[in-house]
Amino acid sequence: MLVNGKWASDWHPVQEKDDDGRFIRQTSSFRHWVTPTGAAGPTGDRGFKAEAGRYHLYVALICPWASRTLMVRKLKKLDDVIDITVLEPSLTDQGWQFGDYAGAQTDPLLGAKFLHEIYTAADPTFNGRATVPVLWDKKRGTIVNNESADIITMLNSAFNEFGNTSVDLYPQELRGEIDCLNAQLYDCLNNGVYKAGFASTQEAYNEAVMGVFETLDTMETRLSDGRTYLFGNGLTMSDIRLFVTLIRFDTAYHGIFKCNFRRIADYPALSAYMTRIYSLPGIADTVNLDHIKAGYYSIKALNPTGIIPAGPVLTLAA
Ligand SMILES: N[C@@H](CCC(=O)N[C@@H](CS)C(=O)NCC(=O)O)C(=O)O
Repeated sequence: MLVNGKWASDWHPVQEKDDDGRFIRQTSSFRHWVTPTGAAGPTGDRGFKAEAGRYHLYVALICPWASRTLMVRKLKKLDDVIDITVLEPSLTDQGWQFGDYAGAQTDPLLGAKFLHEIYTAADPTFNGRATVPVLWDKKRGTIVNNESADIITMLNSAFNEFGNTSVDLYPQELRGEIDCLNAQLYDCLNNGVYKAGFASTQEAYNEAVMGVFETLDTMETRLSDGRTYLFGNGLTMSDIRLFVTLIRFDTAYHGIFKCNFRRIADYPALSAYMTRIYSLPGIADTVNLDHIKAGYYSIKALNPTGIIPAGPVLTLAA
């Protein structure tokens, strides 16, 4: 991580833990908002007006938080409005790295070798972890926001002048219910798999893994009444959040994070739902199972030999 803008120690996945060995995720630091007029958003400074070509997303395809920003970018048809750079999937001793791994890129903006250089370019005394996704403002040469929950909200609503207005993933009338479901999905599933994988006591693991499967069971039941998406016919933010964990589950979380009570393949409704979302235009481009597998199995603290398993064999029909 960065301490006063200097890379301080070898990268380690466990960010912080409580007294009982529970994994705690760092809170995000850059919280400005892009808005249609450049007015200030709920947090941060004003001056980040939605403009075509002004903003850039740094992502890693292993990362569910980054992938949700890619999904919203696709669904809102913002490909030509916000460009992206994909980092390599494996975490190095200096965190995320740019490079020529298949499907990854070098940094077109600052010529950085590591993502932490983007953070210090924005704030030379930055303290904390250099996480993806990062929304970069080319005009002001700084990070707008590094919290995917904020980024997906602004991609959904701030760029309507340029993007697809027929898609609204956060409709006003459902916001209360979406927020409520998102909170459960985040705690027990999206972050729950990490809590299981990075638990440092049996108790913390048991608690987390139980939450993961209780949530999957609940979602399976919810989708078993034949509905297309979690809230019926319309795709929402909750579907984006559920999908990014489902698509990684059998390839990564089932093995490396010890979430192995069941696979998504064992849940008929969830499997069909996952394939349905994967088949939406553009979504397959946001999923790279090779990056997902190589990335999670590169976490030395969990897999010291770095051996990448041969299976599972997944069939994803787009
Ligand atoms: N709250 C952040 C979390 C992002 C996050 O934790 N990303 C992980 C990858 S999945 C990361 O970059 N980890 C690097 C590190 O912790 O040093 C968000 O949702 O944007």
